[in-house]
Amino acid sequence: MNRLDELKKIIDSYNDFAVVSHTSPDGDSMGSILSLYNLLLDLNKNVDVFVEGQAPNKFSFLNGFYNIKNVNQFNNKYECLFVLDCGDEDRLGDCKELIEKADIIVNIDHHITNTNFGNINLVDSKASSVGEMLYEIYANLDFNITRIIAECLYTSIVSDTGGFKFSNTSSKTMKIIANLIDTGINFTNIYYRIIDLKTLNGIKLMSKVTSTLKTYLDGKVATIKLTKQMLEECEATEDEAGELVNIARDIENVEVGILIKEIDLDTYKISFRSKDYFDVKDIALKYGGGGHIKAAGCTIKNKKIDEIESEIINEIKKLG
Ligand SMILES: [Mn+2]
Repeated sequence: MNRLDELKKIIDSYNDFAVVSHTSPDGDSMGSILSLYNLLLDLNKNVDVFVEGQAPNKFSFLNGFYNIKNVNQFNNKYECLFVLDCGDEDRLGDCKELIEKADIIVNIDHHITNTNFGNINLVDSKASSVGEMLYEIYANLDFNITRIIAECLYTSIVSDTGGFKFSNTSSKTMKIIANLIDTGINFTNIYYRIIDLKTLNGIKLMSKVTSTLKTYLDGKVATIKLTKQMLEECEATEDEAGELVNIARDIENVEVGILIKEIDLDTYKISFRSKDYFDVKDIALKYGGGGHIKAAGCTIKNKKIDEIESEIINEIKKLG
């Protein structure tokens, strides 16, 4: 029996399900767990959906959001636990306890590092998102993808593809999106909520961070800074301001954008982004960090923020 048939058998024969994703859930997590929650309800199953801590309010428009349960609401036993968009058990945080409570674990994920911790593992590192994988699973198993379920899956895919602009977006992704749109979802509204909408405090934070902008090396390198004091003054989380480092990178003629973020006293996390040719991984590696050619990061301790900035600029100069 292939894994899809096994999955079909589990869904047909079992009645009590739990669905969960990683801590600090993102749009793919939220869309995935709520799509499956709604699907299992449509199939007249008992299903509990869990998020550790507070589910992000940004996703409150999704059906089922207000039925999400917390870690103190576990049943003693579930026949089947679905773990979605989660590379390993530890990323479940306090929801890890659910693993012990379930007879069967189904692990559906697209992280290349997935540890295959389930009894059934559907892992596809080429999929843009778990939402994309779930669409194919539902379609293959002939489940009815209602408008409500389509809203959840669209949210997943838009989130993990950065609004269809990351390189994980494939023609298959877009064919799935076309099918989701055909269910009658208000896709412009969802896209706007996920990609463009910001909180007032997020915009205030963005404004403070932008005001620290400096350029170096004939405008090829731009730095911005985020301090703990800015976060406190704006009462905002970093997420609320969007991908801050992109503010520096996206300036015309800038090749390397850098965000220097205060983590603790004399401890800073540095994010590097390059546009076309500069390998930022090299500089991150110099400081014990890592990453990719166009996106990398590291942590620097026991130095002042200005010292770090001039040191990094010098390193970039050396690397050419
Ligand atoms: Mn994901």
